[in-house]
Amino acid sequence: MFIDKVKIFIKAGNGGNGCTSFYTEKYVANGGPDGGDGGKGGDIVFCVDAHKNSLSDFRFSQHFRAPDGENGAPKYCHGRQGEPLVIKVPQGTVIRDEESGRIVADMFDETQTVTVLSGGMGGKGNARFKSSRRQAPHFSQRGQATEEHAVILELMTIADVGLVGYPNVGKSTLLSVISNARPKIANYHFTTLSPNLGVVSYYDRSFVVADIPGLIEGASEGVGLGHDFLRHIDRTRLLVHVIDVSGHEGRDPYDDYKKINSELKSYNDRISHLPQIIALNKCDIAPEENIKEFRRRVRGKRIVEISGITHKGVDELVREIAKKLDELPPLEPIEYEPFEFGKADTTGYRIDRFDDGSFGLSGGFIDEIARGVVLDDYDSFNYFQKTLKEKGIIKELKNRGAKDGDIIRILDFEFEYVE
Ligand SMILES: Nc1nc2c(ncn2[C@@H]2O[C@H](COP(=O)(O)OP(=O)(O)OP(=O)(O)O)[C@@H](O)[C@H]2O)c(=O)[nH]1
Ligand SMILES: [Mg+2]
Repeated sequence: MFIDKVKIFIKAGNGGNGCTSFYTEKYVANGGPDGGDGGKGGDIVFCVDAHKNSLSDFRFSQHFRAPDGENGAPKYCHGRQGEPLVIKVPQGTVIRDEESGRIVADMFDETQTVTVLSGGMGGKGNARFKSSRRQAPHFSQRGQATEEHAVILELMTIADVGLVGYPNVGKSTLLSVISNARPKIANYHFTTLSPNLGVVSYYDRSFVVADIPGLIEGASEGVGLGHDFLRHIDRTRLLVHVIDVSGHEGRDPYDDYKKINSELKSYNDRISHLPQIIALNKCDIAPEENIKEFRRRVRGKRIVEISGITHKGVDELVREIAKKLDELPPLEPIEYEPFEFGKADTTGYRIDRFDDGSFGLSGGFIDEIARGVVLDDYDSFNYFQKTLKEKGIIKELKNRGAKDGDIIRILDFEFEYVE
């Protein structure tokens, strides 16, 4: 089963906790604090795997959690870092944040590697909180906890040329003749059910051609296989519009041409404005009159007469494609302003006044320092208050009318304000 769009859940590892411990040895009284730091949590990293061409691997595994950092230990032992969790995706995968819909990364290059989520920072051990005035800190910092995020992976194949046309007009046959690809070919509609890619060599260079399932009138409303596969030619630079000029299925070739173009138009502007080369296929069985008639009605366009069976005109078509590609700008990744996940705010804070006259402190800065301290430990609490003072929060509380004895609430803890 071909899958080109999936939702997965990713979570970087939590930071390990810092350790509170004191050096102990026989005959040594009051050894100093020696609690080590917690290790950083593992990152979530995406990388391109050139051997993959669909997102089918994600059908049964949708949850990806990088390992947590290990906790710190006595004797200044720092916790081990969590290993990064590497998620392999096919080239051309676009990663979006589900919540905002914004693009996190376009895995465009063959060797691209992107860290999408960073592991939580490890907490500091109590050894780090020792100072001339605080010889025996009885507290250490907890590791930073990370959040899970939902991301949408969408494969947008990277190819120079897209083959478009009605079902059964010979798109896959053409791909098999000009490239190394060996797609399924058969005399019925919708033989091709997922995109085929082929590399075409032309003298000293090569280009990639994508063959997608056939389009029919109403594809934009979901008829046939609908528009689902057009995303795989969304990035191409050039389209080859394959038309069965023999008319042996009873349709008018010119009608086909118009209808497909109008479907492309209703998909998106970029595709409908891509340069097109028209390949009039099945010339081996086409009445001369059909070809003349088509040429008469479609003037001023690049038209090549070919046959996927006898190979007539195929070399000329490849030459035309190569020539046109030379004139066109190279393939580029999607233009986007990269979205970065919760660069956790660690500096902001906010003060609220409650009905009962108490004050509430909240925000990233408060979370960050509260993470470090056991608020009901005296020593630790002093450290906390000192930090509030340094940041100017105590002064701000005073400006807001806090008086001695007022209650200040932080998370699930409260204390009295003292000037
Ligand atoms: N006579 C003749 N038959 C052709 C030519 N090209 C393809 N065919 C036949 O047309 C049928 C359809 O060919 P495919 O290449 O599978 O067509 P397609 O456009 O990929 O079809 P879908 O994948 O169903 O959209 C097959 O039976 C081919 O052998 C040609 O130039 N001349
Ligand atoms: Mg096909």
